[in-house]
Amino acid sequence: MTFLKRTMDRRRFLFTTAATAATAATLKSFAQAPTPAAITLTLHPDKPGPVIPQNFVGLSYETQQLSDPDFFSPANTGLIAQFKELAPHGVLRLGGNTSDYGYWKPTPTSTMPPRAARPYKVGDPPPDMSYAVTPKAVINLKAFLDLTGWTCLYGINLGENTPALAADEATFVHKTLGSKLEYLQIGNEADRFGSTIRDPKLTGKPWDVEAFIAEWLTFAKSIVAAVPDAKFGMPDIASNEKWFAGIGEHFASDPMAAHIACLSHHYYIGGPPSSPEMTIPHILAADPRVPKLADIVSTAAAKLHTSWRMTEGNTCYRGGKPGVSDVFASALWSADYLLQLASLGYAGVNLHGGDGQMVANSLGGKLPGDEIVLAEHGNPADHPHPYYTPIAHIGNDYIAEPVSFGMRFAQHFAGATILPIDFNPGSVNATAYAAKLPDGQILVAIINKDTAKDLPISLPGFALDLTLTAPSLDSRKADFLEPARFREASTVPHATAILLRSTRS
Ligand code: BDP
Repeated sequence: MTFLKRTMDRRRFLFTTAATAATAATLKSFAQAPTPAAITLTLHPDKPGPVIPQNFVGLSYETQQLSDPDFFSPANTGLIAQFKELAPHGVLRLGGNTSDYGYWKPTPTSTMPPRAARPYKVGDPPPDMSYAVTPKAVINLKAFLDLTGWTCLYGINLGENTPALAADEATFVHKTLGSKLEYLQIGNEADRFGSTIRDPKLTGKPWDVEAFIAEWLTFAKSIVAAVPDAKFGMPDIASNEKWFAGIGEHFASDPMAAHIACLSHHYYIGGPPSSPEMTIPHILAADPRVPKLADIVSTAAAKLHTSWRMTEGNTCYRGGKPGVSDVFASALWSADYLLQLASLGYAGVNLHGGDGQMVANSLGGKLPGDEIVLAEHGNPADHPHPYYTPIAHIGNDYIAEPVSFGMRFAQHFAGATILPIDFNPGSVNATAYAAKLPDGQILVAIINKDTAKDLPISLPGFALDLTLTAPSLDSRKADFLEPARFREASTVPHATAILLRSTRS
């Protein structure tokens, strides 16, 4: 490999490369004082990584949203516009805690299947929680998906349901959604059931991955008997990644594996909102759990020959934290998180949100973020509900929240092939990603999450395409700036992400 070296000034100089297969471009930059050590970004187009699916970007909503058949319907034009703005071919996932407490009501006279009594547990849906999903909601959902260009992951109740009713619902959903249905999911965060609806103290039986697989199979087999080509995503765990080993092992020799299209898990950086750990610097710091989880889920997925997806997540669980989840810092987090998962081979990412009341219901009726705002003498109405939602529903309007700007930033990479890079920003808290679009153009994203340090750069042959910025990390607004004319970028200011495009192929 030969380099042509050209000195520019003391603070930055660049390398351009001879057109070898191994290196298309090299970036050199220096961190600002106190240690202006040289850092590099080198692309490796000869070692292409994963292809980012067109439907990589997704949203996750509570299944209870379906209790209002007009929500996901052609009448909800404001929401349709926001979905289209976010991604032309996204994936809507319906699940969340509420998915294990509703029931399928195929006819006006159908009743809820009987439920075992259980005690009230603070923070979980109350024992008497119930709502109906009707055929009308599914028919309207199909029309909504048609108008948005999105597809759907449809959650079936595992917690409080019968296999026969699950099969009846799946049959209707399969027939009605057609190609708009990616796959079904049975149960939400069943790894937490042991402390909720399958608490061994109530059931007298242990709740572990084997117990889950046994129940899951009862439901999946009942569905497959009615819908022979049904596909599933599973296990949709909250945090017990040890379940993947058990699932990989079991399904390596179970013919039902042919029906599993995707392995899924959830991811929240942390929580709850009252946790002093949940700060802007914390959500902008690299999380070692992310590559670790990717390794675990992809190992199990390789055994089953499936894709893997992060189907529900966000910054702070229990509805998000005011001043952290609903501010510009969350945009830099989501841009970085989505591109990190794309480069780790994930099929997609669904960030959780929706209507405040639905997420509150999923948590027992309240959003803890409200107490924080009130304690600080603020007005909860000045914030989106839930606090982490990508699209807020305020009055009759739908508002794109900062976290959705990071998703839109990452959306530019849909359809591209990840190119591995070497990037060492020194003491600056920055990340970078590169990918090649089908037309040969190369995209580079540099996300400077640093609270103070700018990152001087020089990347010849690349023009600035987009800047994701805001007045400050704790601003409730985010903005995209497009340069008026061609320009190379020389700095990525702190708290800013930039997107560059190659000007030659
Ligand atoms: C997840 C649940 C979802 C909640 C979310 C949260 O699946 O229903 O809304 O946590 O805590 O565990 O915000």
